[in-house]
Amino acid sequence: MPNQSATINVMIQAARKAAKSLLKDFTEVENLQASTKSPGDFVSKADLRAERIIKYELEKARPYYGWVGEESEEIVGKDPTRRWIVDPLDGTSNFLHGIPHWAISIALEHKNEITSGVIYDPIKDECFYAEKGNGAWLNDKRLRVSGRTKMIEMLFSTGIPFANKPGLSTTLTEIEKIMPKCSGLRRDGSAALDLAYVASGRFDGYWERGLNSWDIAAGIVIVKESGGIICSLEKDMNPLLNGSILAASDKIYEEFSSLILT
Ligand code: 2AM
Ligand code: CA
Repeated sequence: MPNQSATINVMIQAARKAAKSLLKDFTEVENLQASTKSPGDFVSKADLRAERIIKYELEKARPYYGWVGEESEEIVGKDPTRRWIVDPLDGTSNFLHGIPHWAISIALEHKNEITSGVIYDPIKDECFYAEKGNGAWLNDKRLRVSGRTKMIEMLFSTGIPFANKPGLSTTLTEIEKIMPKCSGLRRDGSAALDLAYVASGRFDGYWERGLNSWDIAAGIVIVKESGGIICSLEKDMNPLLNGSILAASDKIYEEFSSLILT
């Protein structure tokens, strides 16, 4: 069992409490699938409810920390060096369509570096978490990135810009470069889980652009603590600031990033 800090326990408990609320709402959404009524508004409310729960739990335990979240205004804490970066529901489109692949993502940033991260997938009861210097874990199992060494045996993941978001043709060109060299590509709709899956060796690499800090903050520390490598798709940039990210196992980082980044 991992020797985890009080802070990571607070984060995991907050995620588990929000998960109960989201699971209840997800059952409702599944029931709405066959109806002609759009579940969109309902899902926005589910999202807000989950964020309120997480915020309450984190503020109760650490009242001086700041806050950045998908659903509310940024708060600068009395301790300006620490802030939570939270996505209460990552994979909203999956949730909305009744697809059981979404997660809660909670990260703690200290002095501009992510020091702890939790990604919880309530449907599969998989809790991925890491603290800087303390390894990464899936429930009580230590995580390592994939040990595969041949690209032709590897599975990759990406996000394809939708609904007129910029970068579609670039992504399609990148897919054309990757596909002939690997054993498959997935587009699963949750950036947080994509990163968690790189950390756990399910995916060998992942890339996506147009993301927000809360989609990737927790995943960044989880991948790094699993022995993986992270960079931005733009040279020398911080993925948290420009929202474009590449994550890979240490075995394929060079080959994969040289295909994608050129
Ligand atoms: P979300 O489910 O919290 O919206 C899928 O490609 C990833 O992109 C998900 O992590 C998703 O997060 C994120 N995403 C979806 N719509 C987005 C948008 N309009 N802008 C930025 N990120 C988005
Ligand atoms: Ca998100």
